[in-house]
Amino acid sequence: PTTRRYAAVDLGAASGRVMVGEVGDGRLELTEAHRFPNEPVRLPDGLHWDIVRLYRELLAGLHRCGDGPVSVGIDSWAVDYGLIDRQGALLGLPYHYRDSRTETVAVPDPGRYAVTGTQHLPFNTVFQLLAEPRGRLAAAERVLLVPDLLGYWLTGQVGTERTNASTTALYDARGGDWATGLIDGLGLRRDLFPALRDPGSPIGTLASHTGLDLPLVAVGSHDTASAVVAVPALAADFAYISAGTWSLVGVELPAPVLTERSRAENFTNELGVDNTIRYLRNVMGLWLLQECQRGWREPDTRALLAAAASAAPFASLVDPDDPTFLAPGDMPARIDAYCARTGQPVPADRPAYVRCVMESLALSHRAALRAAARLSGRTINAVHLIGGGARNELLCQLTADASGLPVVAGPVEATALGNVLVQARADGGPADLPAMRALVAATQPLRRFEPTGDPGAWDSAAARIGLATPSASGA
Ligand code: LRH
Repeated sequence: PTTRRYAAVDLGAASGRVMVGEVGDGRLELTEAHRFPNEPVRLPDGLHWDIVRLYRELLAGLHRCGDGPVSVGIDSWAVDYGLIDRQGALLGLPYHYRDSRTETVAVPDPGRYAVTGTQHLPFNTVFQLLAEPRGRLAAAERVLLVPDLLGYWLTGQVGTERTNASTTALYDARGGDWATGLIDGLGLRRDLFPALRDPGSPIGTLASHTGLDLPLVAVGSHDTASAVVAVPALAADFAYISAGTWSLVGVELPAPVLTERSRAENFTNELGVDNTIRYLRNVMGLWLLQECQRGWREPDTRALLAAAASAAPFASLVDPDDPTFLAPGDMPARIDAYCARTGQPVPADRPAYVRCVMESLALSHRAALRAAARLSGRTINAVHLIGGGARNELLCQLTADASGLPVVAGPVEATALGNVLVQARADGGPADLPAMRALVAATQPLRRFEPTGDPGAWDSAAARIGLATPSASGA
């Protein structure tokens, strides 16, 4: 056959999946082998990932891929890790980045930005490590980020994939290696941090106990790095919104922006595949809706969005990035509190809450898009909204309306596609990012949303929640 198959394990904060991608002859096709919820677990010492379950689901999924994948690649959400000791044993379950233990240690250090280019998020790996009990760090041989931990269990090989390393706030954005000066300065041991590996490099063969005879290949193991590989853009004048639990909003650049203004606006420089820079800001994303749905025990997203589409516009708005929305909890009550605090009516019913969340996200998307253009000097002519959020027509349309830019929605499974494409390239497939993106554009269903409505209404809505920003042209 002239097409080849690759298995992609993609773990998001809300769900995981194992996909099979078929590549060749101008084709790029994904089939789902396995999908499962990712449910964190609260234990006496905090909020954790059920990493053993994820490993078991990953294995079950790989066994459902049939014969034939050439290789497998793993990506997941960023920043979180497991510690392993000298025997290779896991020292406690990995913490969830929404655990509150970093609240007291996450002190911004303006000097760090000029080296790492990493935005301040209270859960950056660096703060999580500083929150570790000293005894556990002393017992630890290595820090393994989640995809690297799973890869270690599968192959016995230890390493850190580079794109995900760049989310730790311990990676030197210009030097392209661990920021040893910072690591020393914080009193962390350099040898906790494994050697870096590049997307596309071989990791090892799955151990025989897995019952699978497959090579594991490094991909952009930070899910957002893989997602942005699969942006179906043919030119450079695009912005992306990788919309899932988070919305990652920004542009792709050849070099990091490490200026004081960039730091003050909390933009990050994450490493992408082929040493591209994802210059972006984290927007709280569909987490707000997911957490409302969890409280309501209402899994039917489609019905909620349909009702929200005809709810009154601009009734109540929140800044989605307000820190009160970060931790798991009663999201509708927090939205009420925000509205009360800012003199707005509290949403009257579920459609009103969902409308509030969607409009607020659209406003935060708009602010981040404008800031990305302004801080990077990039002109943005189109916004690619990729990931699960691309299914959400209301979010796509409101983002187009708020930003005044056309939104191209899709692919929904951008992350799995990017994971597959990097494996395919390592196997002689599409040569570079432009070739990968052209293949995505030619093969995946996309929808275009043109801006509609009254731009002035969005300007005043933005001003209401303190998100008024000058437009990209500086107007
Ligand atoms: C998205 C994501 C994002 C990180 C967050 C922790 O899944 O990887 O890029 O900031 O999770």
